[in-house]
Amino acid sequence: MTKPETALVTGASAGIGRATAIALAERGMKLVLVARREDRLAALEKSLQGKAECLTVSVDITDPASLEGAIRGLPDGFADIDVLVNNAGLALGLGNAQNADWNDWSTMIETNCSAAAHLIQLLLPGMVARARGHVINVGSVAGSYPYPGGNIYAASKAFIEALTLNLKADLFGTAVRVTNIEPGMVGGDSEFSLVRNKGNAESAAKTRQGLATLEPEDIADCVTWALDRPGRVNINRIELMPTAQAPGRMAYDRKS
Ligand code: 8X3
Repeated sequence: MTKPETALVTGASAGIGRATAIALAERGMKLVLVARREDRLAALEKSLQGKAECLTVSVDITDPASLEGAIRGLPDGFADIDVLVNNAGLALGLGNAQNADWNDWSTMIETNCSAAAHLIQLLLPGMVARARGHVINVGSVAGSYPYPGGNIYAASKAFIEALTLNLKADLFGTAVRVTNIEPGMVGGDSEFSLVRNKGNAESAAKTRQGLATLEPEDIADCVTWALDRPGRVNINRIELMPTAQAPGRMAYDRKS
């Protein structure tokens, strides 16, 4: 599949999702824009008028019945999804596992793992039947490099990486491609740091202070690059981080 037609992007209202939607619109694709915040989706749809046919779907993807209803209810012209960009995800908190809040952990598991897997389960059969499709998951460098406070967030991204590579194995013999994009710290209009810091704008700003982070558009570039490879090429994983970021050193708790 070299020229897919219809893409569904989750978490489309801001950051990586929004930048990806804009990049795909510029590429002439039809878009199903999924997020919870209806007003943000409407604003994005308006900004894409004349560039792309859009359908906005405001749904809580962590509610399995609502998600299934939304996907099964997609109207003609938008129902056959060629490209799934599984972008919606979040980190909550930066504390150690021994101090974690279960609600934070379960929200991350439901959003980053369950909802992403559910979307794949709902959309993959159609892609295989039509012999065209590309699942693009948004993972994280956190899925490969542990760091203090990463705990469930990092594990959820390791799940996404493992899921992507296992899909690759299952999709052998079909035309459907699958890619995991694994960014490091992203700035721009990404709300990642604000959400991770539980809405504390000061802490969120400190996390990024003085850092030339990745921009959401850098990840959107990876999405379009993976899509634009010839059909014979499957990009399994793309890992990228700011030049100003690196994985941590080993820690040693010396007692003497
Ligand atoms: C988040 C990447 O490096 O900010 O997905 O933890 S990092």
